[in-house]
Amino acid sequence: MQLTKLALGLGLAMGIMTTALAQTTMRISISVAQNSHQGVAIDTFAKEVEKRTGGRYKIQTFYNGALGGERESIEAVQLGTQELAFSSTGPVPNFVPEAKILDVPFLFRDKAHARAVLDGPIGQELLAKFDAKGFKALAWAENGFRHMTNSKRDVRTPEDLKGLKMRTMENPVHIAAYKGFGIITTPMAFPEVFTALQQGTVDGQENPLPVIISAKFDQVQKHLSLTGHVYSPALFVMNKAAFDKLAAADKQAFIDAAKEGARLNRARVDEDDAKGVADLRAKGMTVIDDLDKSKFIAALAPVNAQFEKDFGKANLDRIRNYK
Ligand code: EAX
Repeated sequence: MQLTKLALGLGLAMGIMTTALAQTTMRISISVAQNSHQGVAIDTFAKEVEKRTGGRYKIQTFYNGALGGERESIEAVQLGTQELAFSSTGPVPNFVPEAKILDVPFLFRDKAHARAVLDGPIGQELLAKFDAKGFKALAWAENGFRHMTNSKRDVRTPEDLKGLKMRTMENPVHIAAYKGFGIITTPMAFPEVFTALQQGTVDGQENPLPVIISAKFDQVQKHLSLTGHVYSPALFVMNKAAFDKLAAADKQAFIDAAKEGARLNRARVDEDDAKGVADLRAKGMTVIDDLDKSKFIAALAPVNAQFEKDFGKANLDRIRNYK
C-alpha cells in the first residue's frame, strides 16, 4: 500500500516535472534583416508567445532569407517543414489566390485606410481563406507603401519608367501593372535582389522605405521616387496542422502574440516612413517626393480596367470605399 502510494506520488511528480519542462520549439522567418519592421514583428511575436504560454513554446527567429525567400518559406509552412513565416503578400497569390486583390495598385488611399480594411471584415474574411490551403493566418501586419528606385534616372512621370528593367516580386498583379507602365519586369526572390542591383542585372526595384533602408539599397541605387504605387500587406502564417494541435488557450496566445507583433511592426513602419527620406538623402540618394500621382494612376487605366474585370468592380469598390 505504502509502496503503491509512493510509486504513484513519484510518477505524478515526474509527470508534472516533464510537463513543466516540456518545450516545443517552432521556427519563424523573414526575408529581410532583423533590424527592420519585419524583425520587430517576429521578435515581438517570439517574446509574446513565450510569455503567454509560460515558456512552453519557444519561437526561433531567422532573418535575411536564411531559410529561403518568401515563396519558399510560405511553401515550407504549407508543407509543415517550417511552422511559421512572416511574409509580404507578394508570393501569397500562388497559394491563396483570393489575396491577390490586395495587391492592386492605388487601391488604398493611405496606411490608415489599408490597416482599417485589413483589421475589419474584409481582411478577416481573407485571413479565413488561408484555412483551406493548409495555413492558419494569424494576423495581418504591414510591409508598407511601395516606392520605386533605380540606378539610371530620376523618375518623375510614368514615361520615365518606360524601358527600365526592374525586379518585381513573384506576384502576377504587380507584374501586370508594372508592364502597364512599360517596365521590363524581372520577377526574383528578395534575397537575390541586392546582388542583382549591384551587378546591374536589373536597373531597379520597388519596395517600401523600411525595406529600402534595412536592405541598404542606397548603396546600389541612386534614384528614389515616392510613387506609393501599391500597398504591400504582410502577415503571420502558421502551418494549419501545427496550429490545430495547440490547446485552445495556446491558440489564442499565438493569435494575440501575432497581433502584438503587428502593432509594433506598423509603428516601426510609421517611424521609418517619417525619417526615411531624410535618411536616404543623407546617404546620397536623389529622392523625388513631389511627383504627380494622378499621372501614374492615369497610365494604369487600361490595366485597371482589366483588374475590374478580373476581381469584380464591386469587390474593389468595397475596399476603396471602406471607412
Ligand atoms: O517582405 O520581396 C519583396 O520585395 C518584399 O517586399 C520584401 O521581401 C519584404
